[in-house]
Amino acid sequence: ATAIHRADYQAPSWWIDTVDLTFDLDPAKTRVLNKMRVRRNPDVAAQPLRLDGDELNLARVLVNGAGTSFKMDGDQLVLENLPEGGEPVELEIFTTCAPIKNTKLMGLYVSEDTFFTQCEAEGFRRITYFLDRPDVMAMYTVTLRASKAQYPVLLSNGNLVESGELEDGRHFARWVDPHKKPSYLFALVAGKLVAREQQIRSRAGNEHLLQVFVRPGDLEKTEHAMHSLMHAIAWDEARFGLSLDLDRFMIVATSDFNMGAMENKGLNIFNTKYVLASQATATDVDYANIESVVGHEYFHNWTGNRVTCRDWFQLSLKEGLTVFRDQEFSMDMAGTPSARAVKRIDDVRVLRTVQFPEDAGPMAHPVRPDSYIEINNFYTVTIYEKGAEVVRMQHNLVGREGFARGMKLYFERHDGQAVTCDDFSQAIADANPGSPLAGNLQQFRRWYSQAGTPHLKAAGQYDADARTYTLTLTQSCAPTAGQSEKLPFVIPVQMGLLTAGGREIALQLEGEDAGQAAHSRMLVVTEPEQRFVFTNVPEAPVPSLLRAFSAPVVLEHDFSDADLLTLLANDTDPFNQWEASQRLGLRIALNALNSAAASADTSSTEGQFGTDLLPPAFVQAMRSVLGDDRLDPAFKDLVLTLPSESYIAEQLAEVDPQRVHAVREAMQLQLASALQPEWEAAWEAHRDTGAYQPDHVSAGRRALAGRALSMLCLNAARTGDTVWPGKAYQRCKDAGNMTDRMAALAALIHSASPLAEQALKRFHSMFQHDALVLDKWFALQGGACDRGGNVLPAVKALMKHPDFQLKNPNRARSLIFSYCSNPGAFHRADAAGYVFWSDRVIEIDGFNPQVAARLARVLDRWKKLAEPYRTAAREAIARVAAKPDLSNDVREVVTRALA
Ligand code: DPP
Ligand code: ZN
Repeated sequence: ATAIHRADYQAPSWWIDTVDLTFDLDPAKTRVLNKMRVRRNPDVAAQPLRLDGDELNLARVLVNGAGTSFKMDGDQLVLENLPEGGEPVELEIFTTCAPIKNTKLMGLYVSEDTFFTQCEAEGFRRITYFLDRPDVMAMYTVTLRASKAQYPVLLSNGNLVESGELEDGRHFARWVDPHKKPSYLFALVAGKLVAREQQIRSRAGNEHLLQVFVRPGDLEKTEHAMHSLMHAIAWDEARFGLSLDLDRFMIVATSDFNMGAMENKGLNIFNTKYVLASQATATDVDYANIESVVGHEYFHNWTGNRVTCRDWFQLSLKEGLTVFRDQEFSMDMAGTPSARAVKRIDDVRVLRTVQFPEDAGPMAHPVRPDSYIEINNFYTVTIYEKGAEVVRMQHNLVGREGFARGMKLYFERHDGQAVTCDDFSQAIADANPGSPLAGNLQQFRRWYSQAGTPHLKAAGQYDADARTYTLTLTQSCAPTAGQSEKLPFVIPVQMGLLTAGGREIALQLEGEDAGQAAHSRMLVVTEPEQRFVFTNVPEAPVPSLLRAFSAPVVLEHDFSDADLLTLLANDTDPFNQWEASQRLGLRIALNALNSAAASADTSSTEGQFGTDLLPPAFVQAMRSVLGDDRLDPAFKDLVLTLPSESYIAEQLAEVDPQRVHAVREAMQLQLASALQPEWEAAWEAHRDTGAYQPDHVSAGRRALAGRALSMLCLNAARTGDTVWPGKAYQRCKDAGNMTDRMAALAALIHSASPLAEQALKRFHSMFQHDALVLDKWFALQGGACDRGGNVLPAVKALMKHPDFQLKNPNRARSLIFSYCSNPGAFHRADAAGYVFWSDRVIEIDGFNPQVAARLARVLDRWKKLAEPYRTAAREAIARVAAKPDLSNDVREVVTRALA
């Protein structure tokens, strides 16, 4: 396999104007007749037509109705003797494929007797020969033919124009998509499905039919998805003036899907996980995810479909922007400032615990990569989440109104086109002349071209006589593969200053009028080092920097504990209040890990860190937060969540995962015991949230109640108390919703309660017919807290459970990925976790490379591991790499890991 480079981009030498596809659907042998009208691109030197294909059986090729010579070059079908001149050419290509054998779930496949497609990024070539690249946009007509009894519902993109009976119990449906589109947005579905339907009228006064298709029996679980879709449609009209451009918009759910969902034009295909919800089977997090994924795919209709990517290096053009849009949608739906902050904190947690490590590891790549071997490996947190942060910075630099203007210009310029990340930032800047984005556009674009997470060092100096405060901000970015030197970024730093007592100070930069002084403002850092001098500062201030996480950087500042306690208690920016709690927690963990005393005992990690890691001031601060009635429960829950093991690990030069696990567990246990009365009070105050509603406020109450119960069970395990585990067990039995039930079950498992086993059994028998709940059941066990190495044998036993299916991606992820991302259980001194990992990567790669490559990334950070983990991890990766017939997907990941 060879790398593909962005710099090699060339416009296609042929265009495809129209595609007329006829499918005779049969699981073992589906026939595909593809009639295309193609023409030479007059702007490019004449070249043969090279059509992409993959695992197709070619039966016939006709050119303008007559047979023709052709040759195969690898997987490509090459037509060298097409007529010269500008006239369109009619091509007819007849192929067959075997959907039932398609275990990769790319192209046309069968799931539970239903046909589905997944074409992004390069699945369409597994359906027919085509110019399978996003800058070739065509008009599609699709005719589906199949047995009426087995496949009563036949769907494709656009509008249904004709349907009827055929001979032998077969029927047909013909769909026409009125919009031209790239092949990756093609979709078809055929099977026994039922739909929830909703007629809506847009702001513009147009009628639309919305449909959510699921298997019979799942219909009552589609209400939330439908409501989310209606909200998303209304939101995009209100916030960006973008309306639905089709008479009909369909969502179809499947339980076999490699990713979360797919934005095919007018026919979104979703993983059931992001469609189906009932209070009995879905948690509050599931409800929130459904809202955001339904929103995300819907928003792609404009950001992705109407304006698409020129090539796959531009993937973040649509993904970063659409994640930004779905984040804003969820925030607007959540409502209150505190609810918005909670969403922001959740998003930043993902960025810091998953994307920052990616940016520092072997798969580090810019938001707009320069090369790849397998594009499927680049559907990453960098493209998505960091890409969204890069859009958010542009939003911050031009303001909310300015950003809306920029979006408008982007669509005016590029509707119907396949464009680049540069085109996007150009439109935002051009709509906002005079903004710091427009003034620094070339430099800003380094966010797209340079990989790695910048560090921003802040140093403050107060001059009491002059009443000035000088803030010096210094930026740097570590080298990443292929990029040894980094040039300075444009970093928007939203900030404020507080007095030691927590009051806000008016912000007046040297040379400014006192009259304009605000309490929060944005500094724009463009230089390697930049100084900002604030005047009329009454006392040595505590800086609140990077409010709302205004840029995706690591902020370094030597805050004192007192500073952090001030920020936690008083900052008007809830993000930085939370951030202060995390810095305090992180500092405690790192001090313990770095202290020589703790490293003396390497034989056992249990109890290694004692029971007094948390200083009284920290415990007191947590007590105040937990007891503060003015605070939103969801926010309290986040403050009371200690930094994750992977986040702690990222701060260390060398990681002993068992010690990181032990220190966090010790901190957790102390928080449980020291705040026992407060946890009891929190439980009592929030355990009953009344009739189930998945709204932000009641979800926050449930989250806090669940955490309280977990802490109470943890402490009970220490004291030998049986009351709290008993209550948790009762809750597992009686809970009125899945959030409460899961939280109680997790509390028993995490505290290693003797009641856990019985509770798991009960849970299984209650939900054995619900695949998504069984996924949770497996995930809880794969993610269980390790006690003496017991999790791995349990996982191996679960792989033999009759409900376990490795070929179903959701199920594989639920058990195997949960285990491999459970640091305390996975990183074993005997290397058995890594051996298990390599076996599974190889096994899954045999049928689904995309899923295998995801699993392969679990050991990305192996070079940071301490011995004996490091050597064992390298051996495990080398073992995978030694396999001769690996997919390109896994090969690329392990090769980069070992480089
Ligand atoms: N389905 C994926 C997403 O929506 C890829 N487009 O992000
Ligand atoms: Zn997307």
